[in-house]
Amino acid sequence: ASPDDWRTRSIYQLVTDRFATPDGSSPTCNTDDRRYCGGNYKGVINKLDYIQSMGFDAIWISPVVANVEGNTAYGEAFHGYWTQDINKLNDHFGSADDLKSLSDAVHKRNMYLMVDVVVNHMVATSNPPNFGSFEPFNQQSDYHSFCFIQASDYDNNQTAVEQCWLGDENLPLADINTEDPNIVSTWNSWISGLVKNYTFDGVRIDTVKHVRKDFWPEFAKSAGVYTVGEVLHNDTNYVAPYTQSLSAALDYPAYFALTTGFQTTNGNLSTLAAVVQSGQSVYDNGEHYMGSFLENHDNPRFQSLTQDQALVKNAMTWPFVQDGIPVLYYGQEQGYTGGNDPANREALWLSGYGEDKPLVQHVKTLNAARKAAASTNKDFYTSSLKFLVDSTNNLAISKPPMLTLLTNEGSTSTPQWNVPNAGYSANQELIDVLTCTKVNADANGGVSIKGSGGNPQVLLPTSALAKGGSVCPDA
Ligand code: ABC
Ligand code: CA
Repeated sequence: ASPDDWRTRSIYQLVTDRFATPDGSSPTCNTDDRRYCGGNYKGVINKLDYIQSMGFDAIWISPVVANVEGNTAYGEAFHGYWTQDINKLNDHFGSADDLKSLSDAVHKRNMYLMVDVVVNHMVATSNPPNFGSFEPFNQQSDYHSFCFIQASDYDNNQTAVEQCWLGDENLPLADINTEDPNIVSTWNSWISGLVKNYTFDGVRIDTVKHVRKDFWPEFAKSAGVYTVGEVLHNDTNYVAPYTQSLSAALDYPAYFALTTGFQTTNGNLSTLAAVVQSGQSVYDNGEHYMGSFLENHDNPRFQSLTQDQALVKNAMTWPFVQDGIPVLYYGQEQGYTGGNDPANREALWLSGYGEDKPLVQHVKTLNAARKAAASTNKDFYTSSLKFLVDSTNNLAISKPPMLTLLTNEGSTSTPQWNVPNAGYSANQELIDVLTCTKVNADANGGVSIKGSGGNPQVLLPTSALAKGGSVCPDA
């Protein structure tokens, strides 16, 4: 599937080992143990209803290749990022046939499947590594000479970021020599084969900033589908060049501003607006292919930073009302609260997959609202949002026909948004899809709204909603 195909999608990111067991059992899974807990592809197949009924139409799974076996200084490779053999699958997650069955099952539902891949490194359990244990890069010369990336390198030594090693003495990540033409061609044919073999629709690429930029265009072309890169950095100008080499990047700059903007009532939302506007001007193809997220497997969950449910709802709303592709990290909808890795990788079965939870409903409504907006404006996905209000505590985000009102004033507040030129017609009837409350635009098409409980509002014209549809069916 192409970037244009993906632009209309909504992605559910899951950790394959932690999402669902094949028989529906609920084994204990202590995140501190960093062990495999028993989730796999069959488990995902059995729980596709759960994902799809929230309105997601794409799934991002963990890396699929064979990883180091057994215990290491940081536990087992249940997350899938510790490659040993790129030509074998990680059989903890199932067989090749199981993975193909997952791909088939996803496609039968008109959903997309995204695979996660690592080309920057292999994992070593000693330093120097036992290079012979890697496949196919089994010579020392297949790797950059040893040095660890230092914290200070990140801001002023891009060569070290690309050619020194991630990890530490306990578990070095041997840095592959991605300058070597043989290695480059091995990677290009590998990704092409992997995507074809399992009919993946998209690829999430790990550690993108740790490989020279001009490695990526050929790799992306060989993949032949949408590619979204992990460039872990808070600066849009640093991330921007990678949006030329790949289809897009995960929107880390907005992530940082989003998190700090909403994690307390002292956050500053105009910083988020500024970062987003900067992205609109510097990202290639605009910002419409970026992956927008509030949580992922590398960062503390939002509810480990605040438990104010109004702040949580506001922050969770953002990825669904902005220009890029929403990505929701599994468990967020169940209100999970895990902190730093490994605590943020809780087993989802421990939640019981309850669909009556408030945040499950919230996500469902947001996915449906996005679809409803697109069904009445064919340019919805390609239009660029505008901030009509952008202050420390309030945002009004216009992406016609949707107007989203966010606040970080918290659950005890009564927020107020004054949006004189919201772009609606005179007195047009609108509805906040989060509460199904109606309100009329004023004579100039503006809105002036007093909220409650610090909650966000997502306004659409009532006429955009299908009668009996999934959003406010009685409207
Ligand atoms: C393991 C343990 C951890 C332990 C760690 C030392 O070792 O689990 O508890 O703390 C995989 C596993 C991890 C595992 C690692 C290392 O391997 O999932 O559990 O950690 O063995 C990707 C993946 C990630 C994966 C890998 C490795 C890479 O998403 O899941 O981890 O395949 C860097 C990389 C980034 C990588 C991330 C984990 O590390 O760039 O690709 N993620 C700064 C640097 C970033 C750096 C980040 C974290 O610190 O600039 O490059 O990310 O170390 C902003 C700045 C940023 C700054 C942040 C913190 O602040 O703009 O630059 O990031 O304001
Ligand atoms: Ca590298």
